[in-house]
Amino acid sequence: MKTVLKSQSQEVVVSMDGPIVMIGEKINPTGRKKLAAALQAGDFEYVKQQALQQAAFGAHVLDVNVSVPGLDEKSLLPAVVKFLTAHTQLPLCLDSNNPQALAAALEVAPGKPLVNSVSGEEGKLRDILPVVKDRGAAVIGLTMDNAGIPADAEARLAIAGKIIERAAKAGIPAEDVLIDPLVLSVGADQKAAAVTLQTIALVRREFGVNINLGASNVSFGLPDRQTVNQAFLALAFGAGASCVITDAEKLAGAVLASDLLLGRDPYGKRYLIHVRRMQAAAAAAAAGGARG
Ligand code: THG
Repeated sequence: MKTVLKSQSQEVVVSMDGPIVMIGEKINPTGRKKLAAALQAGDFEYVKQQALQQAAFGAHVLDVNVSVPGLDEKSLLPAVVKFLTAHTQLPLCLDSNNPQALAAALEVAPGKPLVNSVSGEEGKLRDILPVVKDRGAAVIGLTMDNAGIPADAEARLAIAGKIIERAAKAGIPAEDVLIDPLVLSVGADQKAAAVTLQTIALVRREFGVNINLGASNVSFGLPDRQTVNQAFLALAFGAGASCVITDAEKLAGAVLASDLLLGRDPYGKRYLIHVRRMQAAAAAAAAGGARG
């Protein structure tokens, strides 16, 4: 199955045989005081800097989350989307809990954006699916509902099925639904990653849809988070995930190595280009340091 996302000028395809798609997570003020302050001040330069940096590290799509307590997302999200459209050619992933903010951002986003997200909650299905359909966008479906995130893979599979079915009823084809099986911290629950990996395999087998993950949660509270995140991502791609919301700067290497190992990078071309680019950047930084 192929999910096509578009900006004003570029197309990104999520599929099981093409490159794993990296959605840059950094335009998100959660835990980022500097970004929260910049958004509060209406200063989007820092947003631009984050966008360009993520693109340079290989992000294919940019997640845009502007949820800061006290700010009006309904006006801020479309404003930041418009700003980003003037400064980046990457497709956007509109990340909000607020259906009105998503609807407003969809009106100004170019091409074919990704909506992040709907869930199995009735209110979310009712409010979000029609605007996704009207705009011809794609949507991420989280495997949770009013009762929270189920502890077992079968229950997450059932919610995925419900979302896909309700999307179809609203006129959204399965290829425009990415299922996100969600991962909790393995530091808090030993089985957290295993349940997510099982859900990925079940959803792929049952529905064949593309699967997205936000991977950073898995390592919350553990030392050396990056090593855990890298190992988890490799396992998730092996199980069938093909899209990830992540820090491209830290995890592009693991994503591209996974592509290579899964036979999704002919001749290792993209892996080699990435490594050379990182080496050139490190050399330039070292030379700058020596001069400075
Ligand atoms: N699935 C979907 N969408 C999502 C998530 C998901 N959106 C939000 C989140 N999870 C993914 N985005 C982030 C963004 C930032 C961080 C983690 C996930 C993060 N921030 C640092 C922290 O909290 O320690 C901030 C510090 C910093 O990096 O400077 O880790 O799962 N569909």
